Amino acid sequence: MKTTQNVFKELTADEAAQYVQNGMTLGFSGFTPAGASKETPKAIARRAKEQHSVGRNFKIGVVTGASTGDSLDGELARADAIAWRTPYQSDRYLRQSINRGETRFFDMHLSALPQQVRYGFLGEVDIAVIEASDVQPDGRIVPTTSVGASPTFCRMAKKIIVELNEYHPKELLGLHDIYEPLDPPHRLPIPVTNCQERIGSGFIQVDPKKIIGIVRSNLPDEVGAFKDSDPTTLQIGENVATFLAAELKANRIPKEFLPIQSGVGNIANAVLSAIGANPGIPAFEMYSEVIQDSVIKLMQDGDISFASATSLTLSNSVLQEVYQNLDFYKSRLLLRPQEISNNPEVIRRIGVISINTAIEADIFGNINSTHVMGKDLMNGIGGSGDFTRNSFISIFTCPSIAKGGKISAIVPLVSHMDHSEHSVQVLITEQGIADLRGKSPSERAAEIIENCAHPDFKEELLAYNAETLDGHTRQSLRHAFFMHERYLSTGDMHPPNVSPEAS
Ligand code: 0RQ
Repeated sequence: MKTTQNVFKELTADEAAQYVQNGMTLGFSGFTPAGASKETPKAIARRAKEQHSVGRNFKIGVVTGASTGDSLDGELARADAIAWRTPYQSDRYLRQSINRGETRFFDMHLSALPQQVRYGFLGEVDIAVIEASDVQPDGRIVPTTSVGASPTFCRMAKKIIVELNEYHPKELLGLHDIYEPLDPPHRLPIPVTNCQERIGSGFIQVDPKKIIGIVRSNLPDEVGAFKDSDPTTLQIGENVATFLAAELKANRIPKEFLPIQSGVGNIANAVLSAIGANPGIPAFEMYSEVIQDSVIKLMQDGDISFASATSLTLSNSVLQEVYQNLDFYKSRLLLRPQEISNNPEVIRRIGVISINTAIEADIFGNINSTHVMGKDLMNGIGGSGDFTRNSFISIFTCPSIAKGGKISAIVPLVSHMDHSEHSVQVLITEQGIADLRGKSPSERAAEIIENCAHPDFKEELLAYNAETLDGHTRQSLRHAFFMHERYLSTGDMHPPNVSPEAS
């Protein structure tokens, strides 16, 4: 693409922020810190602080693809500038504000966000702020390292601010595949029939008259480094790989294998590495939402042949490797809108194997992905529900214990439920594998306690399960939360006579 941006007004970030008024709703690019705008939200945070200092109200509604970086959620939360937020976040300051009840947060399935914006369920979008690697006078915008919900924000917003980030090469054109479905009753089948299929265009087409101006930036994505794998995450990874290799051997997964979706974080990183290293699993493709460092490493080793997602959430050194070999990676990577990367219709059609992380699981296979002790939000459901509910095999992983062994991740009843027993087929901890398919609640409880719970907590879980002998799901409403209650009153889920073996 020829670069002739000079038809648009060049704005400083502070000038762009002057267009933002108290009470507005802004749709920002970004899915994880990848592709999140940076200079403009920092300037909006400065504007909020100035307005607050002279006694004026200044808060906005913030809608994004998913989580973002510190320049967006962190700066705006510290400036007390976010009235409400959706669909996902992972920022420490914003989390505190949400859990204090100061920011209203709606936890949403990420695939549903764009259409709910189009349907008007979240009100009007006043301004879209979109990080771009290129923008053309006719309104073609090439995103950077994520697509997320940007196409929808651009179409629905009254005005657009383009944050042109020169850190990213213009040669990113061709990495993205932009497609927005029609809305009911006109929607057609989403024509993706395999991971590699392109169905849209390489850029977001907007009405150039809506572009207020261009803010230039030159900043890397604010992607945090991973913790080194520890024996627990390595064992979880091994267990997942062992399970999948056995499924393949038993012909329950076709011999050419199926696309993998994997969540984000340290556990997901270790799981992918273990799958890649397992000699019983052939080179595979990914149909996922996030591509993280381990995927690039596995691609270099020939263990992953193709990855479709909505964000390239890479540490800066790995992103530079990709940019230095862009032709190689452009034939192996594809970024789609989150409405397509996480689309239930496509996930079911192509048979994705989903692997996500739980905060806690109960003995019947219900999963809590979002809330600590039933009340404090961690991050949000993200894309885990989009994939879990619709996948070929849905797997959840977690360490059997948390917080230095004081918390059992396997509990009698989850304190908040995100994924029900109907959607969860396999639970894997470092202790072992519980295959829940074709099992009744009682059989599931036996399998989960035996194979997944930490030894410190097995006895009490077995005793709880034996306590109520009638009913299809043997649950005691009186005692279901005794482990959570004990933790809340003593700071430890262990029975008084058991000292934590694990810590
Ligand atoms: O707390 O940060 O204070 O140390 O939860 O846990 O073990 O570091 O694992 O980073 O993979 O996060 C479920 C939160 C796991 C994440 C969750 C505490 C633990 C630690 C983080 P600290 P770990 P991870 C793709 C798919 C939902 C969205 C999703 C998540 C912190 O994977 O947000 O799946 N998933 N998206 O100490 C109390 C327990 C706990 C606990 C863990 N039982 N009780 N605290 N923790 N278990 C992503 C997108 O959609 C973009």
